[in-house]
Amino acid sequence: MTDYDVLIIGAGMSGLCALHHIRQRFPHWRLRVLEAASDVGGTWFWNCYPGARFDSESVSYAFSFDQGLLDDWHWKESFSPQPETLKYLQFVADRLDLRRDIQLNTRIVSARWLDAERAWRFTDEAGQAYTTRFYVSCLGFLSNPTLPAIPGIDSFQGRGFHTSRWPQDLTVEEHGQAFAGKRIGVLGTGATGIQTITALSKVPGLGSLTVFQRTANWSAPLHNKTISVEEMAEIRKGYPQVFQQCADTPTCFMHQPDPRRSGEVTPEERLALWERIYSQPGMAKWLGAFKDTYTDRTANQLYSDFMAAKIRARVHDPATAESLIPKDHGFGLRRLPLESGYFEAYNQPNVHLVDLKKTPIERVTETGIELVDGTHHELDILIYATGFNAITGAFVNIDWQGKDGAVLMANSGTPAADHAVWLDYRPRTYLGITVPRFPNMFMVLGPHQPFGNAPRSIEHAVQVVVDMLATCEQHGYTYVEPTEEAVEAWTSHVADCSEGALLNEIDSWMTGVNKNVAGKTQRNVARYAGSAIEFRRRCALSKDAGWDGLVFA
Ligand code: NA7
Repeated sequence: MTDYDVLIIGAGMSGLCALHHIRQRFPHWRLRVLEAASDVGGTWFWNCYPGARFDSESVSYAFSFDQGLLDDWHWKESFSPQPETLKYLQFVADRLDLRRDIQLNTRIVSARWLDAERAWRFTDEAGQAYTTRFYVSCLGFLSNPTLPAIPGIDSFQGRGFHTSRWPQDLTVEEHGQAFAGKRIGVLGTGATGIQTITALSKVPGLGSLTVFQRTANWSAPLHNKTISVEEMAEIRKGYPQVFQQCADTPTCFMHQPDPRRSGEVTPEERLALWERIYSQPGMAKWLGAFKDTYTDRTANQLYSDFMAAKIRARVHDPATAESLIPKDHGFGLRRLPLESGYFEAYNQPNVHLVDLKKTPIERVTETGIELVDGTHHELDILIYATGFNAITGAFVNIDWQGKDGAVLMANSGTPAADHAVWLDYRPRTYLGITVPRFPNMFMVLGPHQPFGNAPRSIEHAVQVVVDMLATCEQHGYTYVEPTEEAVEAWTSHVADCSEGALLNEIDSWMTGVNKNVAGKTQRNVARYAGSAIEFRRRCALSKDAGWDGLVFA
């Protein structure tokens, strides 16, 4: 007899949602969520760096399945900042009485499939074992932070840390004085770096802020605003429409592409649309552009030129502006970070940009960063906004062993390579939910799923998992695994979905590249780049066909 019927790892949005729905559907099952952190929240627990907030409209980020949650939560800003989002998830956990099945401060280090028992055994870092019939992975897809592979990184004697491990004694709100007169360096200009840099630039009394930029990133205004109690009451009435709107878009955001092609309209009409979406809140300027913007090189170039002009108009120093304009990828071909004064930060005399494309880093020293030309930047605090070992990378800190000695991941040329299901971080799944040779395991926001507006994708994936579990329950099955043919077909379908999109020609976490991680230097297809609508349709077809890609026993 196992300890649990279902074990979930991770108490972020996915884990909370999975726990609630599995509990609702199988009230007598024994459930447990194991979470490494000291509280629920996942991404919103860990990423407490200054300026952290999501770029989805807050209302579109809410869980849709419980009217009480919708009625009683007040989003204070149209794009909620991290402290509020964390409070929201704590509110969800309390309101749905989830905490009684959640065990915090528990970091899992190994997972073994026990074929004779048809069960999984997980072991935490303290050596405690947990057995379960079914396992639901809610590890997140941006949860494993990576530090830059730069010589000397351990020698820095000031305070150095990754943005997703921000020290409690350095919060800007409570400890702003800790930054007074300090020389701060930020490495990385992805969504996280852009938010952090903007927030730090506004800290009163800051000594200096030096940004070490390897790849310039496109970014455009968020247009955030506060939401009063009265406004929230009005907004609440529109929740059903918001969720419907999200269900109708390819990425589950509230924005549809303009149905016209860029070349079909006059230059004046083009400009009119671009100006309009530039001034709209949120992802409108990314997702509301002409429909060929991310598939047609000329269309993408035109829009990039428009965005470059915006940056030039906002940054006073022309040389700095040129460094901030990406030259190696077009607008929107990486996940677009949204900003609230990022470019203006560089107009401050105490904010400096170091263009690492022109002068790379030689090493980190005890007191700062040395560039290849011998320039040394003295720093008191060094912040690594260097991203994550994304998607498949979330799985690497657990030693997985599936059926017949299968390991989940290994790099080519290593002893485990012959046994790896995901060789060189290339996932193979069925519906992004199940993995061959890893029976009774289900993933929420795992590889080969659409990410987009995360809560919308989470709710759907959880529903699929619950439906698969229900099939097991109904027929008394104790074993479920995808067939090799179904995995092959799904994996090649996911690859086909990526064809034709310019985004897939660019290195980023979305295309599986992280140069700080061995084995992640080549692009691969790790996420479902087709539309969420198509993803849901295919899941529904499989369900209607009695889960024809799965073997039950
Ligand atoms: P990202 O988007 O992966 O950005 C990481 C940044 O760190 C990016 O600018 C990198 O430059 C830079 N980086 C990484 N390693 C180095 C080294 N060794 N030297 C210099 N610069 C480096 O991570 P984020 O946390 O910003 O965002 C992740 C997602 O979270 C985001 O897309 C949202 O969906 C939320 P590079 O571009 O590789 O040259």
